[in-house]
Amino acid sequence: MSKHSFNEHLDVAAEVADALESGKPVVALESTIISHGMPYPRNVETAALVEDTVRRGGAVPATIAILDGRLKVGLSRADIDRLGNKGTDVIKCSRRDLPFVITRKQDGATTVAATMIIAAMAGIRVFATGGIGGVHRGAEESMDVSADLEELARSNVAVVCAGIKSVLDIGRTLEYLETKGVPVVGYRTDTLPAFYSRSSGFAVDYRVESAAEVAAAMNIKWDMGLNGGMVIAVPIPEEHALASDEIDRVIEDALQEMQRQDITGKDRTPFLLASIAERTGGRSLDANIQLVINNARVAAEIAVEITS
Ligand code: PSU
Ligand code: MN
Repeated sequence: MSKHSFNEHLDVAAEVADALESGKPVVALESTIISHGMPYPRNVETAALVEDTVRRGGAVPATIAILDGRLKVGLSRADIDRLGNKGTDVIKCSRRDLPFVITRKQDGATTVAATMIIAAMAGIRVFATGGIGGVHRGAEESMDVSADLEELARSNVAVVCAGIKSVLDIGRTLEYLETKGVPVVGYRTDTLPAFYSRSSGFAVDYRVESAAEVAAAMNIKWDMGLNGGMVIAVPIPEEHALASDEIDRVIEDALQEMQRQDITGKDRTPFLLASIAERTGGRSLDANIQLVINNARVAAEIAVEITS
């Protein structure tokens, strides 16, 4: 295989390896959003739409997951269907889980954190997803802080997302990222988007107007040896956004239900996403799908700029 398969556990799909070797743009995509973030079959349909969007943007999509204990960079449609169909029976993998899922030859869906690790191993610098994990509300007590934040401090990958959902403590998430030296960039916005809605009210660190500007800052950061990622926050397109007062009420109810059912650890984010989808009659799922597609479009633009 290619020089990008330097890690013995890594399998880079031929199309992705060719693109990386010839300096063509590649966009990494995560798989927890497929297995745990959306119901079957819309998860699989969405994964395909997202890949198509990256291609239309002139980049090669590389959906990342673990299959039979192999770190896969670039999945086939059959692979994606397998993950989507198994859903939450697939192990949700963050940094801590990788060694065990590999040694046990299991299937694993990669979170933002694990996807960043594997993307960086393969030499991919741009990654599109829906939302990142963060500091959960009540973290003063629970200490529930997503490993995504620590990974953003560590791995050299820009993560294009739709901001931070208000299921999380947005203010504390931003404080954490500041401490860790992770820039939070607003793509044509002054305020951090709130996932289903276009603004959280919190200011971003830097507003950028173009993919070229993001790519230039990424190059400077990494050329200087400032390790770690960047959050590129893109507001959901206006026509797909949900009203923030409505969604905030739904989120409050979902959080209370989570408390009542005593859902903890890595089950929290999937529980909240499913509960919000149910409470909005599926409208949050429609919004989620549209924002991921939009992020994939922007990520492709950035990937094109950073390779040109
Ligand atoms: N946010 C979403 N959809 C998702 C996730 C986050 O809107 O599917 C997933 C991502 O894979 C993210 C993970 O990395 O949830 C965060 O989980 P935790 O909070 O347990 O770290
Ligand atoms: Mn957590």
